[in-house]
Amino acid sequence: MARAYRRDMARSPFAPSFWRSPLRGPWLTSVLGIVLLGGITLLFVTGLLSYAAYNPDLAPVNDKTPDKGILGFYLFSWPTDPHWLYRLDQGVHVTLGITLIPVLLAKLWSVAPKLFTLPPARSLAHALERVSLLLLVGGALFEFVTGVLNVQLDYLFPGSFYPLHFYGAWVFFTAFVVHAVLKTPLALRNLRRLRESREEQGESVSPDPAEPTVSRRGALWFVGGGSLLLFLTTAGQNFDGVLRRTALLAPHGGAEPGSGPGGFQINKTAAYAGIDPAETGEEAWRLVVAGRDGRTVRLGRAELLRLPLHSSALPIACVEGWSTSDQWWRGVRLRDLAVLVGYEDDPPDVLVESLQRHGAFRRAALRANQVADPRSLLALSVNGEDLTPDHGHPARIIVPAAPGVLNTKWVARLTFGDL
Ligand SMILES: Nc1nc2c(c(=O)[nH]1)N[C@H]1C(S)=C(S)[C@@H](COP(=O)(O)O)O[C@H]1N2
Ligand SMILES: [Mo]
Repeated sequence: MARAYRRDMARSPFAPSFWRSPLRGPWLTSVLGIVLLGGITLLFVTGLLSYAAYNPDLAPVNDKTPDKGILGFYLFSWPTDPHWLYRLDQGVHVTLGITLIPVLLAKLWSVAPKLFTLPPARSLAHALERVSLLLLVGGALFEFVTGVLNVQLDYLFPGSFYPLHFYGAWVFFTAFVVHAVLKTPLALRNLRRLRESREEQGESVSPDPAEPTVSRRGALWFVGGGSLLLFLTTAGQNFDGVLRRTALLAPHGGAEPGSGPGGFQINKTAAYAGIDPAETGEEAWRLVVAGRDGRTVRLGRAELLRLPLHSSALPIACVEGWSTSDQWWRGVRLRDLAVLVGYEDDPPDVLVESLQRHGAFRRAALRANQVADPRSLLALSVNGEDLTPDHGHPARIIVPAAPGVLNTKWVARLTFGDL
């Protein structure tokens, strides 16, 4: 009876002898831990910056986490220079996050026995350590899963992705900092010691190791190879042409942009956004511009085309991690439109509203520094031709360094004033 119980216990993950891989040990855990120390810190920083790029403290329409309180302490006016700032930041965030998946999984695998040790807590300190590990592991899985789902399933959590991913990041990163402070010295010591002797000791070393089928270095190459493969099939979405076609893991099945002037990625099509072609025709469409002391002007497309037109070379960069190279946009400067409604100097903020009736991205606010930038346009054409319906015909916003979501398509109304 007692023997049968012991035998069953040995087969359960709660028994140290259940874990037989000879690869587990301080060396693998330490190497992976050091990689994650750098990688996750960079993920956190690029993520916070990406969030600041929405200018959430500007206006309620931009703020996806209205209850963030002091967690918004670091927010600042997002600059317009360099014009590829968001493209770089979010490209690094998404590409790095996806590339780190094999490293994260290998790290969790390497310490898996520790998650099952019994008794659950030997002391108060041990109990606290295990709760913090729960937040660490749970937080890591939560952040990676919500991030990947948002990229792959095209806004699976409408409106709620930002709060989930934002608050999750703070919980995860807090546990991560505690863990890093406690474990980094140990990891560095392990690596130094193991360079001299090959002898591994530690909790996660199997008491009853199986025959090795691959060396520790081989295992690391396997993890690194997985990361490299993910990197090579993701990074291309930040570029054009042949490189974009290597981005096998980028979301597909959306609208085909085709070739020609409008031949760059389309996020939401006009049909998806419910834009009725009858509303965008020369006869029907009027841009409403509102400003100081109730001043309002209404402009048809032909009238806009008679205003001074300017060109800017700017990319579209989406939170999903894809971006285009610079496209040649041509249209009316936002600051010139502000002048029409009474803001002769120092243009204020602007609220941009689309013809689109439903959906989170039909409105966005831009800050005064973005309105003032001479490259910020109400674009009427791109790469030498009229905007296509899917890229926002009759008119769309384009602003340097801003996330794609602030580049509102099918614009119907601009309201200038301090928001
Ligand atoms: N009205 C409206 N504008 C919008 C959107 C939208 O859903 N509705 N999507 C935004 C997002 S999230 C991005 S990334 C860009 C994409 O522009 P593109 O489709 O021309 O590449 O448009 C932005 N403008
Ligand atoms: Mo986007």
